[in-house]
Amino acid sequence: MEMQAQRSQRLLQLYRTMARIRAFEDAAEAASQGGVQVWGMQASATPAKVRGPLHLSTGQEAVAAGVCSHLRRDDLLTSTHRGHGHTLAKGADMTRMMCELFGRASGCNKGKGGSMHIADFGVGMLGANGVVAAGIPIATGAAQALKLQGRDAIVACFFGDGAINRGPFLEGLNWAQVYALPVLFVCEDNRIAATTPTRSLTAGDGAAARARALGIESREVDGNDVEAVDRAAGELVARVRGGQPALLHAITYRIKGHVSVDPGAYRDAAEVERARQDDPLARARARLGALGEAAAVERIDAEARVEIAHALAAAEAAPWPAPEAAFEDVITTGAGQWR
Ligand SMILES: Cc1ncc(C[n+]2csc(CCOP(=O)(O)OP(=O)(O)O)c2C)c(N)n1
Repeated sequence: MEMQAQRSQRLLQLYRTMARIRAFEDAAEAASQGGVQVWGMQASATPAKVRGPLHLSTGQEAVAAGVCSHLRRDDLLTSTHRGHGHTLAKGADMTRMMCELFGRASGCNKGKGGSMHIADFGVGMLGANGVVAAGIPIATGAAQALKLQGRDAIVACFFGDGAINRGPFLEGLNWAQVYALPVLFVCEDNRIAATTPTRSLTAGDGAAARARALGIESREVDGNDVEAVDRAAGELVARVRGGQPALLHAITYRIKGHVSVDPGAYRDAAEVERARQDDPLARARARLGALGEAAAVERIDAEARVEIAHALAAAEAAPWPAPEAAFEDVITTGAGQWR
């Protein structure tokens, strides 16, 4: 009985994180539908409130929730172009994030970063990144810094399955292993890189096998099963806190298109439908129902709806950055004039 109550509490906590991510991304997607062209496609005649490309992690929430549940506030995190879930799960404030997507002065990055360059150092979130695999050397360098400073925090480094075919993956993992750095590498494998199924681009057995070849402890996990991700991440994080890198290969599915205006029509409709049936939130909800927690699930969903309504209203009302602010927070080398 005691164990069942503990399991329910843990699963409810994980479900809450996933529900908040889903609410945030559904709202951001709706707010991005407007007249601005993305990828040459016109979304609608009314101007969008969220401008520019928006990469949604719908269907992948269990990876962010399961991994970040093991991170402390002073741990660090690097993300990808698909980073809203990681950022929220690391503890960033939903309202400040929505203000950032709306380009407002009260955003996490004063409206200058937007979706793809959001960062919140206050919770250790070092940044989303538009360059595939670029977070890997940043995470490795941050872990080296933590070690040199004698701090006991760790770094979680999220990247996609497409990133493992870029050079920084080998460089980062090799360096982390040679210097015994506290990094958890997380390959969030949604099985597609933009429009290309990654298995057609990837030789050998993938991320975990490549890490094992370097002597890095690695696990493969069903990335749509939040409890399985939670367990595997817990074991690996314990190892990382002991001063060794590790890799988690979480297999999931990107339900939406690559970017919000992409209908993803290049995929087999039956495959997408199967993935919808395997939705990580639906799976967690079913389990919680069986554990007698249906009412708690309803409460969490309602709280997420209230939180996102507040975030949207705050973002709508928030001030735009002053034009002069474009020249603030800019690093110069001193070698030339910016203006
Ligand atoms: C170095 C680099 N090459 C190409 C791109 C264009 N690009 C943007 S996202 C993407 C696919 C990345 O796939 P993956 O790493 O699996 O992440 P996912 O989009 O599936 O989350 C590509 C090729 C880029 N941003 N950076």
